[in-house]
This record gives sequence, C-alpha cells and structure tokens, in this order.
Amino acid sequence: MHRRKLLKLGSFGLGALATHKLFATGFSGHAERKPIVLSTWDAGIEANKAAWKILRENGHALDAVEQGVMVTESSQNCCVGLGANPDRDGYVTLDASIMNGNGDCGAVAFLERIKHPISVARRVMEKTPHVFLVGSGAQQFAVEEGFPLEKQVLSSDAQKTYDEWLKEHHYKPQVNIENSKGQQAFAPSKLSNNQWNHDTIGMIALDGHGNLGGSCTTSGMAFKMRGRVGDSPIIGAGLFVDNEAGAAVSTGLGEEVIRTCGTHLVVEFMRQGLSPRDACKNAVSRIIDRYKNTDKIKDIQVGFIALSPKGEYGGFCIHSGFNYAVCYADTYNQLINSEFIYK
Ligand code: SD4
Repeated sequence: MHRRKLLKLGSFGLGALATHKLFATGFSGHAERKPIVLSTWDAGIEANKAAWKILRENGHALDAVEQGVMVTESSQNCCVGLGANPDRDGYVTLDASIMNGNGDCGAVAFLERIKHPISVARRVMEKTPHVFLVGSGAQQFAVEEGFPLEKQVLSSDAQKTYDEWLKEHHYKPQVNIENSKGQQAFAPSKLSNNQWNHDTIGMIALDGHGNLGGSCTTSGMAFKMRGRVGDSPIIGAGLFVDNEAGAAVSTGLGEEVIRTCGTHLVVEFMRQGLSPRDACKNAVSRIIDRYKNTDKIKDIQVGFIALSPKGEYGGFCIHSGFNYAVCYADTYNQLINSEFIYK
C-alpha cells in the first residue's frame, strides 16, 4: 500500500463525526482487498457504513451499493434525493443507475416524487427487459412496483437556496467548483450543512465472492433546465462495471462525462492493464484535451473513482476539491482527497 500522506485512521467505533472529518491526500490503494467499498464525496462515509454491513456478512456487491446510496437518498441534509436542489422551474428531478459485474444494469432519469430512484433502477434491471426508463414512464413503473408517490415539496435547505438563486436566476450550468471553504461557488454555499454539498453519490464495491457492483444517484445540477439529464444514469458515462476489468463511477459536470463515455473509458483503460488511479487520470486528461488552449477548463470539474477486480482502488479529478470515502474493514472508513490536475 502506497501512502503519500495519511493523517488519521477513521473508525466506526469513533462515530460518524470523527470519520467524516479525517482526510488522507493523494492516496490510492495498490493492495489487493476484498471486500471493499468506495464512494464519492463526504456523504460516502455514511453510505459506506450501510454497504459495509452487507459486505462484511459476505453479502453481494449489488445489495451493498443499493443499500449504501439509499442512506444518502434518505437524507434531508443532502443534495441527493428528494431533499435536493430543484431544477430552475422549482421541481426536484432525480437520476440513478445500478450495474452488476456480469453486465446487468438498470437506470431511471427525470424521475419525480420517488424517494429511492436507485431501487427503481434496480427494478428496471430485474423486472423489465429494458435498461432505462425516464420521466412519467419511470414514475408510473415505480408506482406499479409499490414505491409511494411522495409530496412535491422542497426541503427547507433547498427552498432557501432556490429562493436565493431566483433573485438573479443567472443560468450557469456548473457543478462541484469549490471555493476555499470547500463550498460550491454558487448558491449552495447558503446551505446550513456545507459538508453535504454535492448533488451526487456514486458507489463501487467488490464483495467477498469477487463480484463487482456499482450505483450512482443524483439530483443532477442545481437549477438545471427542466428535463436536463447528466451522466449519472447513463451506463458507460456515469457508471460502468465489468467483473473482468473493473468498476468506475463519476461525479462533476455530466455533459463532459457523457461526451467521453467517461467510466467506460476508465474501465477499458484498466482492461488494458492500467491501475485504477492511472485509468482515472487518463480519462480526466481526455476531457482536458478537448479544452486545450482555452480557459474553459476552469469551470469544469470531473472526478472519477475506480476499483479493480482484485480490490485495488484509485481516483483522479480535474480541479482540487474532490474527495471520496474508502472502507475495507470495521475500523477503516476514510475520506481521501483525490489527486488532481489543477489546484
Ligand atoms: C450530473 N454528474 O448530473 C452529475 C452532477 C454531480 O455532484 O456529480 N454533482 O452532471
């Protein structure tokens, strides 16, 4: 295991707050570990705990990644799930995808009033001959499957940030560009809980049987155009998993990830023999190359995390500020500051 800088070890015993604030920087795991779970951003610490409960009991990676991100979807203090920021017309619309290492996958997009889009995505995978349902059709399917239709109300945090945004309603599609306090550089800095300040959680896991699985769930982009869908529910863009080559999930400006088929690219780099860290770095570089000799890249953040079939892991992003949580023991659930290209 190579460690550039390890500040402290998180532990379940010390509780959520303790683990939440501890960071290691530029860390990637070259050791082979099984089981293991990784997820994007600081909300990943709590999500990993739920996933780990399943993995430690020899459960399946697919169950772990579903149960893990459901924790984040349930949180009212988070920009994921129904507590999230709305689109520019004031509606929360959610996207999610799930994928098994054998290639089975399911996704939903532009889904409204359903608390757990990730579970609807799993039902699409398991109960239909399709991969992707969207909008009112996805909602109809969810209701038929017994998911309750929730009220269409914004959380108090989301209402505050939306009211603030409405004052100028400047349309600037931007995600995850952080200010010096680790807050996004636009309205969500008004959130009462700045630590849960991202719109997405992506999770990838390797279980004790050697199965990989991945999930991704998001409200997309705060104050987006109505109907806008990003990378997260698109297999090969926001999420890709293959037991033979590896798993990857992304966060950041979805349009750039879609243009490069980002996570498929990461997994294909791993298939060619690159480590998870180097595969993520190469995919990030592919995005940057499009903007060579322009200053556009300053407004574009993308981060990838990846896991090999042996349990080696890594991550990389364009701008500093991205972090991810790694858990592979009862006593190890730690936030890692991703390596980046631009400070
Ligand atoms: C999207 N990739 O919809 C998502 C946004 C995101 O943290 O990752 N936010 O483009």
